Amino acid sequence: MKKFAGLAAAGAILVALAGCAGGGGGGTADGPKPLDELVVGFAQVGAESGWRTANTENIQSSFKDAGIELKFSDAQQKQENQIKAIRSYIQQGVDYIAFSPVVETGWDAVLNEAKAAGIPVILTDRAVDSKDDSLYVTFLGSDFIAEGEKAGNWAVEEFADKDKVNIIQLEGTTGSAPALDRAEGFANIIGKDPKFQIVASQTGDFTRAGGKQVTEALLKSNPDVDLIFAHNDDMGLGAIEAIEAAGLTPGKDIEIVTIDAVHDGMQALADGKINYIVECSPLLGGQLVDVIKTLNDGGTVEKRIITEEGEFNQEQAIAALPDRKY
Ligand code: GZL
Repeated sequence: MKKFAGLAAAGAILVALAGCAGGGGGGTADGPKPLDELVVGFAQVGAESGWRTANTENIQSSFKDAGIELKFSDAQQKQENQIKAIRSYIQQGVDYIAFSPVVETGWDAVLNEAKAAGIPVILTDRAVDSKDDSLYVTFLGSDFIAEGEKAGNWAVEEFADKDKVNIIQLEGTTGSAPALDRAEGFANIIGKDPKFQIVASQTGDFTRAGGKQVTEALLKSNPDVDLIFAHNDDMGLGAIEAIEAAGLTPGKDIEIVTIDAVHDGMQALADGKINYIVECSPLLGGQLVDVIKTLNDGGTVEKRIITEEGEFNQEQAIAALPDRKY
């Protein structure tokens, strides 16, 4: 999350927000709007992975429980659809807009339209690379660089006795914050030792089918692979299918480390087909509702709200599975 380094170093930046009268921002000069009169527009990335499904379910249930109306759109992983949805929310005069930007770039124009309409915007899950951080109130989600570094640190430990480690990297959606930052974090760690070589790196677009297709192709051109680093569980699960189709044993002939910790990934870890998973929590709905309630009350929120996350080996996955919410 390099773009937040300055902000993180400066600690939490409190953004004082006077409620905007009328068409946006909920609270007005004479106090907060009743929650059952608030309307929030959410522009979701799509339904590309188990993580995204869990994220959508959690956001929708959190707003239902809070009694706040949520308008929801699924962009099928297309930026133009998210921009259309945000413009539609502006036209409808919602009180707040929240979204998970499918990629980092290309948002300033539509976010300036929301700003001009007096509608506060909250970024969830993924970040934008805009230089103008007045275009959004806060970013709430994970530190993807840290996630990549955790995966790298595990690889260093796991392969301590090997003098050469060939790696295939399955990248997330091209240009997305998680793909860029997870790759950066992983490289920060393995780049310190030349025995680690990323022999091939290609996007599987965070989908299971993409992970399988790319792994099949890359295994053909790189027969001697020790580790697959997949930017999410779903691509790791696709890689398992490709490894097995090649007559090899996932988790043994080729080890796999992934990020997310969704149910199917944790089950594969428990079964020994994935070797390690770094958690990325999709449960952002409660925090998003809290941010909106605070803003509606005319309160202040930090510019960056990090979610707490763990990491799992096989034993920890077996223990955690019965209580996992997603
Ligand atoms: C990460 C999120 C990523 C997940 C993928 O916060 O944006 O997108 O890691 C999902 O599973 O598709």
